[in-house]
Amino acid sequence: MHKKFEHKEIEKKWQAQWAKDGIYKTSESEKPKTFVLDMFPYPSGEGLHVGHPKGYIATDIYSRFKRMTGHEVLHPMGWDAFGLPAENFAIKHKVHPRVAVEKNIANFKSQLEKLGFDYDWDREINTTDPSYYKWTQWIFIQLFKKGLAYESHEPINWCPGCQTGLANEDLESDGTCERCDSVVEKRPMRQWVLKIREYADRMLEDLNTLEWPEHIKEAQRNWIGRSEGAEIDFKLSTGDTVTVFTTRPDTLFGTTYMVLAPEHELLIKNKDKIQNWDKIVRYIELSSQKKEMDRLDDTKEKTGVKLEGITTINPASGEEIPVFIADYVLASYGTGAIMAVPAHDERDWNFALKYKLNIRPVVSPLNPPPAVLQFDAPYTSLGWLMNSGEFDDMDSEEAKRAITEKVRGRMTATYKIRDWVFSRQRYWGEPIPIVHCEKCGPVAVPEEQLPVTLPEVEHYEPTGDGQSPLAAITDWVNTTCPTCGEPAKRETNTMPQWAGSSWYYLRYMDPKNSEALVSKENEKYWAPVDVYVGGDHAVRHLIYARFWHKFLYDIGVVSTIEPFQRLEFLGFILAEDGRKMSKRWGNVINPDDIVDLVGADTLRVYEMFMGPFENTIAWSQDGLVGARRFLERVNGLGEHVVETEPKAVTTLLHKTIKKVSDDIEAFKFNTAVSAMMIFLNLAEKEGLMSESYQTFLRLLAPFAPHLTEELHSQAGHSDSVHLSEFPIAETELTVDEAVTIGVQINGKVRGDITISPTASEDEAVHEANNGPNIKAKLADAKIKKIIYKPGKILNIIIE
Ligand code: ANZ
Ligand code: ZN
Repeated sequence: MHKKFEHKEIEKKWQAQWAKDGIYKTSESEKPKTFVLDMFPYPSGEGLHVGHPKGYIATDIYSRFKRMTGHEVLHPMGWDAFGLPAENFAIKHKVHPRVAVEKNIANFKSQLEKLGFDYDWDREINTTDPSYYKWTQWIFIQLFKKGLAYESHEPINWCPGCQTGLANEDLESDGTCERCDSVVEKRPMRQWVLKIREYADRMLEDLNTLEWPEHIKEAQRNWIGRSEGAEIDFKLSTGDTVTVFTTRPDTLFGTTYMVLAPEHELLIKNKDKIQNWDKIVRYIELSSQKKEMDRLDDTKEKTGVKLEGITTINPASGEEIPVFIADYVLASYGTGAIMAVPAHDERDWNFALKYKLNIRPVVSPLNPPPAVLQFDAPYTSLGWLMNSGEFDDMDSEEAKRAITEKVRGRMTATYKIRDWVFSRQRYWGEPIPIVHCEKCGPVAVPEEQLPVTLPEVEHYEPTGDGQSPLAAITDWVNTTCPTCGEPAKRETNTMPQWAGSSWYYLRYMDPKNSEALVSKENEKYWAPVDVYVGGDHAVRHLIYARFWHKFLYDIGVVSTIEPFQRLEFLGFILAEDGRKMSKRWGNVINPDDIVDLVGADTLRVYEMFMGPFENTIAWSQDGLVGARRFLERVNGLGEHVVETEPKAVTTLLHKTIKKVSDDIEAFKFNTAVSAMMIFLNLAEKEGLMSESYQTFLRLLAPFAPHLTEELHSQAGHSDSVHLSEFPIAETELTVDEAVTIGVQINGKVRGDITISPTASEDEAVHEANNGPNIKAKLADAKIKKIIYKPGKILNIIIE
């Protein structure tokens, strides 16, 4: 029966009551724990749109379910408020970023509260709060002390639009800035860099311990990009040694030339010996203006220049070979130099054809290799060696080791992931807690002086000359060296926006601790995050946080090797027109309006019922109406309460309990809702007992917390439904009373029987004998074997 309800009244009333009673307060207790985490939002000026809450609703349901099943639940919320967007907003609207951020947070928070979430707001964190970023700075200092944070002058990505250096992770796949679409340049400038590469192997290996979607694990693997290979030393005619990195040391005998990256340091060193130095310089200049993406683009023609006056020796064959520079070799990968094997590498092949270089096949697809091999394209797979002296006929895998050993090379691995460029020339970020002293070099600010707070400035705009606005505040910049007491200068770069989010989940465990980032006891109790929910960030945030976590593990701050045990990836909600919700298209739906119109419970049920959680699905006003109708029928369900209910209702209720419990655990919220809808249909038709009615309310409580609380209270309870116990399915009721299973004779289906799923083998065979078809077949047969899977299949093997 439909029964309208006043969602505004009900929701307001219960939200106030829950806050007053503090029913969502979390403590470290004797109970088993569950840590459920949302990717915390960046509080933008636009506020939430209906896509944001989808993940929050899911974690809210999950955490309520866990609380009702006897767990101590940590389900916190906070703000990732440093970074370029907040700063750009501040510049545009001429307000201090802090003021803008405070306003935006207040708005976000009120929007979230309207949805009835069970956050323990006592544990709220804000990455821009000095008592928070004190610990971000503390972690940086530990990294610095362990030699994992260092200053570098290597050319880095410079965004002329944002006027700051960027990490590789901040670029779009076409090499432009993800924020402003500017073409990013390479600029040599002093930067702080974190040695994330030292953790690459552990980050790869430990992926195997995680319950994450496979596509995210794969994205992490690709970003880290480990390649197995060898480093091999070549002697130049100048006497210098050049080390190359190759994944195919088995092809060494086929190396007919060498290529150095245009940035290679040996070029300048040997400029007097290079006879065509002018030409080389022009080429170096030209390639410095190219985007890395274009240099790597295999569809673009490869260019290069031969170094006149310098040659090298193939260490395997002893042959003298030419040396080139070419910009298809990157300075930042491997060793910045390659041994070129045109017979077996696509790029080298094209290059060799263009510059008329020797092509010598050394790996054959045939075993044994023929005396002569004719081919019109490079053969890039493994095979059997030829033209390789003592290694002829050996297979590639074996030859990799053997040849590397013979020329005294080293088997190693190299990685695509670059060390993390960690400084930004912008205002709104954590100051890097370093003091530069002429005598002592860079010195860490003593821990007891943390936090180094962000000073007030007059202009937030970047200076444009590669300096942060902080550089202009001389009385902040000038300080004394913590080591020698002489005049010194503060570091004026700030941290990237990813710093604060790289460890925030730890702070929720102990948000007010002023002695430590997190106490040992609290960390032991809560770690790791049991379920982490969010979309986006398949690479960056998850790579950075895993890196910091492993470092914190190494220095004894955390006790688990990984931060996020399970990850649930959330599919986005598109606008009704199928496009991304955006101000630009004018199709943004504000959750406040929906809550106003149909209530938070309806929004919650609708967003969970839309479809599989991980799918991207378009908003539908009809679907929303359907969810509202469902809740109105729940509101009227009390009218269907009867003295005794049919057995079918009891049975379905328990099946529904089992289904909903399993589905919540598996993040299959849509099928959980649909199971409850099916139960509702039957209960309305057949009637249900008061006890079943109340059980149903508890089942629905995590999804529709306000309405169920209201009905639970109307049913005479004085305690909150959210602190009650989640219904437990009686197992004997959840199994079907009778199932139909196939009967096979010698593996061929000959009929079926309808029996209890727990029936014994004898019962099943007896039942099968009742069917005339099967009875005839079995009449004179000798039964050899019976394969019986209760509830599934009966297979009788006869002679
Ligand atoms: C000789 C060779 C022979 C190669 C062959 C491949 C096939 P991945 O798999 O991506 O790691 N290489 C090494 N350093 C490079 C750099 N800085 N810039 C551009 N290319 C570079 O690729 C490794 C291979 O890419 C290396 O193995 C090297 O070419 C090239 F039949 O060495 B190879
Ligand atoms: Zn000093």
